[in-house]
Amino acid sequence: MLPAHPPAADNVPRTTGLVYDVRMKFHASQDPEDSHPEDPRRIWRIFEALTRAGCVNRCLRIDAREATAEDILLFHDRDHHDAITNSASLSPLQLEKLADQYDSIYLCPESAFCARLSCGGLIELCTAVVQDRVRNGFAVIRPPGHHAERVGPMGFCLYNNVAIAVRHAQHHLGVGRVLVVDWDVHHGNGIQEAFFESPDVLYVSLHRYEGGEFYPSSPVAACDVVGADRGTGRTVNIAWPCAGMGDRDYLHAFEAIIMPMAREFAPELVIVACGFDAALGDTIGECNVTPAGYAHMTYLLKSLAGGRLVMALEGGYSLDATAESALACVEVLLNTNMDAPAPGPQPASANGVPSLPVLPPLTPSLACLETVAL
Ligand code: 6DK
Ligand code: ZN
Repeated sequence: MLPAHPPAADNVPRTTGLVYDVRMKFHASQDPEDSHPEDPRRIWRIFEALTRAGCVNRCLRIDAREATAEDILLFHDRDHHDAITNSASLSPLQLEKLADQYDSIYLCPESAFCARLSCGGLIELCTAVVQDRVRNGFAVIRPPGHHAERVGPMGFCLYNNVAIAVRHAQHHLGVGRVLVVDWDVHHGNGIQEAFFESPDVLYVSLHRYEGGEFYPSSPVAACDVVGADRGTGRTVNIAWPCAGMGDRDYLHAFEAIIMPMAREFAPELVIVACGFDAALGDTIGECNVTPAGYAHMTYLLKSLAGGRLVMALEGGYSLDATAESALACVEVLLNTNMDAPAPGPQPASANGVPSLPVLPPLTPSLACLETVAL
């Protein structure tokens, strides 16, 4: 168990940790006809924005390492691990055939290496935060992870970076309760699967659901799915009924649902599955969250777990919006933007759906979330 408020080591600058390894760009779609939205430039553009704003110099760089088989087997089964590992030596045609066995996956010879770096980079950042070498941190990693299931890759995700990092923190670093907030616009079915029966992981996802029509188009993303056995009540699906949600909707969910539950849960570590595809301008997510909205959510989460907050990139397909949103989050992590303003006026919600009504201040009944959102 970690102390709630660790004493700051005298001679160690407890700054923000940053994971970025340019080699993660080698995972790339081989289809010359079609540009894929999970584009290698995503991480480069984030790093460029952080550099220009002077953030990289103020962060402590944490080196990514390749996750080991032991790390990956903390969540995935052996067949999944081996299939990705062995993909490195396949021909282009064999790679295409393998990728086609899965839902929304592309593979190239370097994909397995990049997936190991992505996962190992997040493990290293979590370790640095838990060991108080840095106060908090941001992992600019790809491929993303939150859809990857125990038995196979899915939805642009090869290994489930966040699920593996949580297990690593609990099994090897003495961490007890972990809060995972997944604000990628898609439901993180893989993270939910990993901790569905775990009392020590509170998984909260905000995502477009639309009666199960929006990707990953599964009923497990519904708001009445709440975990099982000893994990009952530790899965919270804030399932939006339509596109067009913006800062007011997200911040209302934070104030009314997520922060009260999180305070009750008292996590020792907070990890954000940090997709920026709900950002204004993202044509896959079709929502309206602004950089100020992301900054504000980051600011709220910093108040938990003695500030031990780790953010792990997931999706986000507008190169501009993703870079600006990530920068806004890192500025809050670095404390430069402590006065993150309450988001101002924003475009009206789509489809004529009014913004959320005020909820009572106590933890609401989970089964009524979609009713509330409507
Ligand atoms: N495919 C993610 O953002 C991944 O959650 C989302 C995966 C969506 C798959 C379905 C889909 C397209 C769309 C446009 C062009 C090609 C393929 F895991 C994350 F990366 F975080 O929309
Ligand atoms: Zn997504």
